[in-house]
Amino acid sequence: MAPTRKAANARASKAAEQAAPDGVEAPFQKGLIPAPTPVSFLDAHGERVTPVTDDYVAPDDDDVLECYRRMVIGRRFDAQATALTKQGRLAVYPSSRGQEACQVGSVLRIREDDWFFPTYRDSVALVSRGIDPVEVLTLLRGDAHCGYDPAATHTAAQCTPLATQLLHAAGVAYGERRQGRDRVALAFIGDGATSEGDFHEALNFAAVFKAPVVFVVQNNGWAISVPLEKQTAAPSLAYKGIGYGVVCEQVDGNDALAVLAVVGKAVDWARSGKGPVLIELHTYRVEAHTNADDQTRYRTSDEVESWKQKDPVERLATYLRSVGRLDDDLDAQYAQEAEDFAADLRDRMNEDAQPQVTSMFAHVYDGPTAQLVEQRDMVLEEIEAERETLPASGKDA
Ligand SMILES: Cc1ncc(C[n+]2csc(CCOP(=O)(O)OP(=O)(O)O)c2C)c(N)n1
Ligand SMILES: [Mg+2]
Repeated sequence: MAPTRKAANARASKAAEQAAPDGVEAPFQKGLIPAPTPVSFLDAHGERVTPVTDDYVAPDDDDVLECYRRMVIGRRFDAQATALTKQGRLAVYPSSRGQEACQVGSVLRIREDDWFFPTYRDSVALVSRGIDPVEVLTLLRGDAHCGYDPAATHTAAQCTPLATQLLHAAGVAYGERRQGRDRVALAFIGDGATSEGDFHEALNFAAVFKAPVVFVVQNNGWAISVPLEKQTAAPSLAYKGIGYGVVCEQVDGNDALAVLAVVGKAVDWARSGKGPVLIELHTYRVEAHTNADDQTRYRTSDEVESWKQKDPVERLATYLRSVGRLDDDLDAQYAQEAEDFAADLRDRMNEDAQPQVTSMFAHVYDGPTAQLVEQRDMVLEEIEAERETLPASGKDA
């Protein structure tokens, strides 16, 4: 007879309980099954509510305030980056407006020496991690594969090929464990990218080898023009972990308290050697896919408006004011900090970049392949030939 859902869950709970190491609280004794509805500590208006499960503890208000400050800066950064595309200073920018709680809340829960694997949409997370915003935008300006040093910052280049970064994250996390270190990897992915084979391979590998990696799906409802209902028949993307034996959870991604609480637990779980976690953050992309996309062709403004009512920044401000941690003065101070951040970014992005053409052939592999050397030489020859056809003044430029 097929095992009942209850029996399967009980078995998973027992396994998780037995797996809990001495002195480490087992956050996922509930088993593999995610909560029936997204975990949240705040309602849509920022009022404190009791979460659907008592598996998680509300984060400390100091952490919440710091998260808010970074979300305010992140939102201003995002608006500035969008403006830079209009000024021709950026080739493309995928906005993450509305996803600040997901991005900031998650990266705040990892250490500097942990690893982070972002996608093209996660510039706000990178800025929150403390990476120079100009270096963050180098890729999107089209100047280099990556503007920061992934090895030094423990942060992979922003990944455009969907889901490939998850395999890297699982491998790096496993490598860290093999070398006896307690670093974890945090890997972001979108809802659409969960349909990629690499997503499944990464989950399976991480589960079998107990790689300390936390997979975070930012389910923003859309994969360019493809809505979630055309992407999956699963009741929640979080359920996709069950088949691999990966503990999973679904969370209100517009509630920073919930993101901090659940990602924090998941990171502790992974760090304590118990294996990977899959978290689905329910959120929404309120802007177009990128500045090159026309969202009016596939979704209604009513839908977008309804999500703006659940804005993560405003919700958090309401909560922080209600507990006496935020007032007009402090909010104005954060807004000014964000303004200064954007002004500095704007000034530096307005300086003409001096990209090194040959850098696009470097760092692809450990060493250059014969084909890469050939392609690099071809480009150098073309540049040289072009210089020769320029008028004398142009040659000096
Ligand atoms: C392997 C691969 N296939 C297709 C694409 C083209 N593409 C770029 S973004 C995107 C949609 C991804 O949607 P989702 O994973 O939900 O992330 P979001 O953009 O919503 O953050 C697609 C299909 C790609 N970059 N890589
Ligand atoms: Mg999406």
